[in-house]
Amino acid sequence: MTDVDVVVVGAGFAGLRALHTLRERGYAVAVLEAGDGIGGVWHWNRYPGARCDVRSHDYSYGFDPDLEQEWRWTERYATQPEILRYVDHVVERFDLARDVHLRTRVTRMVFRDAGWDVETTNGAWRARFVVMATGQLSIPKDPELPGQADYAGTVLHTARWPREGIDLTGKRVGVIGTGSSGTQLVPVVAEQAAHLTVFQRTPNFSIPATNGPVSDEEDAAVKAVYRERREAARNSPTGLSFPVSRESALEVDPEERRRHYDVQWPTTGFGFLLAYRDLMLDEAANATVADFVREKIAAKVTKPELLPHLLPEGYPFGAKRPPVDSGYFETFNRDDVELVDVRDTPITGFTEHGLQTTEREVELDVVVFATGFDAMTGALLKPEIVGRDGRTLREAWDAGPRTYLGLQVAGFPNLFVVAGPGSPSLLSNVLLSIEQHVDWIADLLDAAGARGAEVVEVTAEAEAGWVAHVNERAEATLYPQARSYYMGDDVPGKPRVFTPYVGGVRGYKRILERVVADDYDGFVLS
Ligand code: FAD
Ligand code: N01
Repeated sequence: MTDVDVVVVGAGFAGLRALHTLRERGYAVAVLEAGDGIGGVWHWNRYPGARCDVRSHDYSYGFDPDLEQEWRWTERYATQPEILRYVDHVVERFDLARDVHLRTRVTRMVFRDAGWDVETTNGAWRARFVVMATGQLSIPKDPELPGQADYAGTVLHTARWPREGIDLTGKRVGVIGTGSSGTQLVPVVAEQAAHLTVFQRTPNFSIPATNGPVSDEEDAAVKAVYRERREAARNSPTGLSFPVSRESALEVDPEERRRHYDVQWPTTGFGFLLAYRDLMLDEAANATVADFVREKIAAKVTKPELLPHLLPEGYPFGAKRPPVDSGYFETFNRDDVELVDVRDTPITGFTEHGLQTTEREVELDVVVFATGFDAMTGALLKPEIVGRDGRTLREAWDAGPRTYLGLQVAGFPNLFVVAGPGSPSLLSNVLLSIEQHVDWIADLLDAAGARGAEVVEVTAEAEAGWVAHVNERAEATLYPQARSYYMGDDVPGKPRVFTPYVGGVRGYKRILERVVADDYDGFVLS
C-alpha cells in the first residue's frame, strides 16, 4: 500500500488543479485516474464538433497570470483537441504527470484510523485525505435498447469516442439524443455522412454559439485586463464575464425588451440566460424569452412540417440546460437529414441492420448514443465509499445527495468533493468553481494542520441546514418545472431533487467566506 497525504480521484481540470495546489503547499499527492489519458471530460469526449460553451478565455485556469498570458486560444469556443492541447501544456509546465496514475479506477474506499484505505484496479493507497475530483459528467449513460448484440453496425457514445476517430463518409448514421452533445455533433456528422437520422425525445431551446477565430486584437484586449476579468467572473452569478441585467423582463416595455433580446441573442451565447434578472424566477418573464427563442428557431427551419417537433414547449427556457449550437437547426433543412420524434414513435430496439421504432425499421451503419450521463452523483456513487460506522455513501444519499456546502458529507471525514452536488457546479463556469473549491479545501487542510487536527468533518446539523437551503433556493426558481439532470431525471429511479446550488457563484463565495470568518462554522477539526 502506497502512503500519501492526499489521494485525488480523477485527472480532469479539478484533479490537476488539486494536484498542483496541494503539492505546492507541501502535501504528498497521488492522482488516481480510471482512463488511459489526462484531461477528464476533454480526454473522453472526442466526438466531432465537441467544444466548450463558455468562452475559451474564461474556460481556462486563472491561478497563474503567466500561464494565462502565454496561452493563445484560436477560437472563442475552443474545440476538444485545442482544450486537450491546453491541458497537456499545463501538465508539462507544472510537471504534473509524475503524480498521476492512469488506468487506476478507485473501486472502494474505507475510512479507518483518521484516514482512508483506497482500493483500485491497479494497487492500493493509504491517504489522510481524499479529494473526489471525479467530475459531474463522467459516467456515460446508454439508452439500454434491446437487441444491441444482434446489430451488425457500429455503436458509439459521444463520451467514449474512439481516439483514432471514425470516418463517417458515405455512412448512414443515426444519432440518439439532442442535448448539448447531440446538438454539437449533428451539424458536423451531416456534412460527412451519406444520410443522418436524428432521434429526438425532448426538443431543446438552443442558443447560437457565435463562434469565430480569436483575433490578435481580441486576445490582447482580454489579456490587458485578464486579472480584472477573472475577478469580475468570481463575483458574478455564473462565473461568466457577461454583464448581468438588474432589470425585470416585465418592467420594460415589449418593444424595448425585444430590442434587448435581439442585441443579446447573437453575442452572448450561454450568457443569454442573464438577459434579465428574473428569467429563471418568474414564469411570465420566462415566457417572453421562450417565445423569442421559439421564433428564432422557427426562422431557421425551412420545412414547416418539422416545427411542431423542433419547437420546445411545456417547460421554461433554461430549466433544462440549453445547448449552445453552431448551425444545429439549419441542419434539418438538408434533404439527407431526417428527424424521428421518439415521443410519437419510440425506438423499440436494435435490429440486425439498424433501429426499430414503433413505426418502421431505420437502416443504419452507425448508431451514436448522444444520450448523456449519470450526471452529478454518478461518479461519486459508483465506487463503494464506506464512512464512519460502516455507513456507505450510497446509503447516506439514498434519498438524494446531501452535503454541507457541497464540500463534505456528514459521517465521511477527511473526504472532499470538488464542484459536485450542493455547489454551483454545472450552473456555473465549472472551471472557475473547481478552482474556488480547490483553494478553499487547501486552506482548510492548512488550517487543520496548524491546529494539529487529524480529522476534518462536518456536523449533521450543518449538513441538514445546507440541504434545506439548497432546496429552498431551487424551489424559488423555475428549474424544477423541467425534466432535467439538474433534477435527477437523467436516470430512471434517481431521487428527484435539485442537485446543484442555484444561489450563484458570488452568493456561494460569500457564504464560504463567512464560514471561514466564523472559524469554519459547521466543520469539526479534531
Ligand atoms: P472530469 O473532467 O469529468 O474528470 C473526472 C475524471 O475522474 C475523469 O477522467 C474520470 O475518468 C475520473 N474518474 C471518475 N471516477 C473515477 C474513479 N472511480 N476512479 C478513478 N478515476 C475516476 N463546463 C463548463 O463550465 N463549460 C463548458 O464549456 C463545458 N463543456 C463541457 C463539454 C462536454 C462535452 C462535457 C461532457 C462537459 C462540459 N462541461 C463544461 C462540464 C465539465 O464537466 C467541466 O467543465 C469540467 O471539465 C469538469 O472537470 P472535472 O475535473 O471536475 O471532471
Ligand atoms: O447529455 P444530455 P449531453 N431515448 O443529458 C436523450 C455538458 N456538455 O451529453 O431530453 C431517447 O443533456 C435526452 O432526451 P431527454 C453540458 O453540461 C456541454 O448532450 O432526456 N433519447 C437528451 O436529448 C450538458 O448539459 C457541451 O428527453 C434519450 C439527450 O439524450 C451535459 O454535458 C457539449 C434517451 C441527452 O442529453 C450533458 O450533455 C456537450 C433514450 N433512452 C456536453 N436517453 C458544450 O457545448 C437520453 N436521451 C460545452
